[in-house]
Amino acid sequence: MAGDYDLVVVANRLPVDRVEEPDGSTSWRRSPGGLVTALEPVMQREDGAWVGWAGTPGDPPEPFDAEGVRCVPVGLSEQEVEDYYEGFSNGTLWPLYHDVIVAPGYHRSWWEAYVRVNERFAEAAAEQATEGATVWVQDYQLQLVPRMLRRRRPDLSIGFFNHIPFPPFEIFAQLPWRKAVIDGLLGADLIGFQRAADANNFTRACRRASNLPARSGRIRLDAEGGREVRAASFPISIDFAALDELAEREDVKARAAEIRRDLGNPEHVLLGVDRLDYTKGILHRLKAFEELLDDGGVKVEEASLIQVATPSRERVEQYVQLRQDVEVTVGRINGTHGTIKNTAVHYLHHSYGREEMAALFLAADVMLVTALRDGMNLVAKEYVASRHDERGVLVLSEFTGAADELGQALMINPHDIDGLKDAILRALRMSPREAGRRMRSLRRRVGDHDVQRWAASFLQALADHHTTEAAVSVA
Ligand code: GDG
Repeated sequence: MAGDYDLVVVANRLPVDRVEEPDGSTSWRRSPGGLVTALEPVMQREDGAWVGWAGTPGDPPEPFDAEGVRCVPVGLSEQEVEDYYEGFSNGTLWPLYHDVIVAPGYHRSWWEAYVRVNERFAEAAAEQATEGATVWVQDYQLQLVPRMLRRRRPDLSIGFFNHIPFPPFEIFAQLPWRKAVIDGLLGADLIGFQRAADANNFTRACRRASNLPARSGRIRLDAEGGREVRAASFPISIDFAALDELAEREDVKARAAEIRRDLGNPEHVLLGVDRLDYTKGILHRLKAFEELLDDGGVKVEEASLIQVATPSRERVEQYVQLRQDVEVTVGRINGTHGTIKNTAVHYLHHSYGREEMAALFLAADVMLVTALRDGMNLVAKEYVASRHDERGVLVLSEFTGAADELGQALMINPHDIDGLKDAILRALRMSPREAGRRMRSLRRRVGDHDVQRWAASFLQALADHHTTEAAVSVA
């Protein structure tokens, strides 16, 4: 049975959050985030529907319209939130795909829930898509959906985008269900990754785990009449124009100045902004800063580090541990180096509105992105987009997808603490001329490759591939 929508996005979460109004009624507000921004114009133009979880366990609300998009909620029970979301998605796949920074858990009950929930998403998407529609599935929580969807609806054009890294086969091979995951993804026509290296890792996994002929990002499926799946990189980005404009607003600039004043107008302000996640290298960053204070490279009267650590996955064990480790470390640094007047590390376990984030970016002389592994890292791009004044220095980990594009950042290996300290000192001492030259180049790159371009190029590549495949199958 076909539905009414020409473009269906399938993602773990809907693009809106439920808000309780003072009168007890509920309404929906657009959630912050690049994906929503990127897809909103296409969704409105193409008559789009968005299939996703509404964020609270229990029976799903009825489908509704919000922000010009048809929202189709998928329900998850309490147990499924534990097993599919916190378990298999965030306790198995997340660490496995991020270089096993912590040990992944392999539990059959988690896997069974993952399969069941993926079926539910596929079912819902199949019901919404019109004959020959395009369905775009997002991220690691839904890797089985492309195959499940193709079985139900071979008429569809199916795309998949993986927001996180795809690991080398030697790591991926740990997954007891590796063949099923590959087969799930191969239900798509086009599989997008952040970096070329991720697409290569995937193609290699197809060869090694499933013995499929695969090269140059094309995987041939002889069992399906020689159908070809394409795997390629489509580096995601941000809404550059919107952030650029926000950071130029007088109230945002005034707030940035106020932040510096409240810190006591130190010579240098350093900033980290991350979800509180072990992939982000927050402890490595703190260690480098602590050592700089210890050995006098940086003085607490001259420099402050603001670390925003947005609460995340608070019921997953390793996140509870990480929070403790970060808080102990910050306490030690401030206890040792702080004075009545000066605080070394301002640790903020909160989330903030867009305006405040833009003001923080504007207030920071040095932005520290020290992830141990990161699909892209949008924060690095957001910092650049906020710096219309062409000031500020970005220190960026080689292990982010963003490093492939942002060559004018100061590149670091977060495991090399001495190297990280050197880069921080270099950033603090950089001449305005050099910083300006680097920032201009970074801004050109992000400005030219924004999230709108990302979405358009993925959808164009999907349409092209589908057309070519159709021609092959007719011939
Ligand atoms: C995954 C991949 C990939 C954070 N705290 C607040 C806030 N944020 C915003 C940031 C940024 C976003 O959240 C985080 O995006 P990142 O890319 O940095 O990291 P992940 O959350 O791990 O995202 C990543 C991304 O997907 C997209 O494909 O780049 O590699 O891991 O936009 O600014 N925003 C507001 N308040 C906060 O407190 N308003």
